[in-house]
Amino acid sequence: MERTFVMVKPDGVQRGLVGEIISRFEAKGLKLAAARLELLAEERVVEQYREHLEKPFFPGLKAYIMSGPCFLTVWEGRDAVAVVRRMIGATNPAEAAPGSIRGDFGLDIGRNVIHASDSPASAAREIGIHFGPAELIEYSKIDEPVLYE
Ligand code: D4T
Repeated sequence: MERTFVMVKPDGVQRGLVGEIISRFEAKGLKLAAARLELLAEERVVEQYREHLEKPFFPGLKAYIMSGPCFLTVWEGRDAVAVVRRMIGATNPAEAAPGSIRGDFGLDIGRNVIHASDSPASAAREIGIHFGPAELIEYSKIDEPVLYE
């Protein structure tokens, strides 16, 4: 089983999309391991997006992520990282496939609703930025025996 970090960005929270997004991951069969609504401090945003620090869009990205609360989650399941990346769709919502979260709910690359880790290594790093070990809940779900072969 794999874990991935998923964050509904401030536009997604303000537009009331948290429930819809959570529902999609639940319906897929993924297991929620951690969740928190939070106004992110600057250091955490910089750490989250450190690969983009020198990019021209970084100041706008940082201001947007800090403009309101984000909904931070960790999801668990088989191939969870790749499965969730496919479910969120391409970075630019204008080009993201219909049926994906960005494809269904966004129009602008600077307001793309949601973030999800792009590799298992990124997932481990990002989960570590935002959650302590005690916040990651290990439990069995009643549907597990019928969800996997
Ligand atoms: P995140 O990290 O938010 O899940 O997005 P992606 O993994 O799909 O895409 P990314 O790392 O390339 O971009 C991070 C973040 O920056 C915003 N962005 C990106 C932007 O505002 N303008 C741009 O030109 C790019 C490339 C959107 C996502």
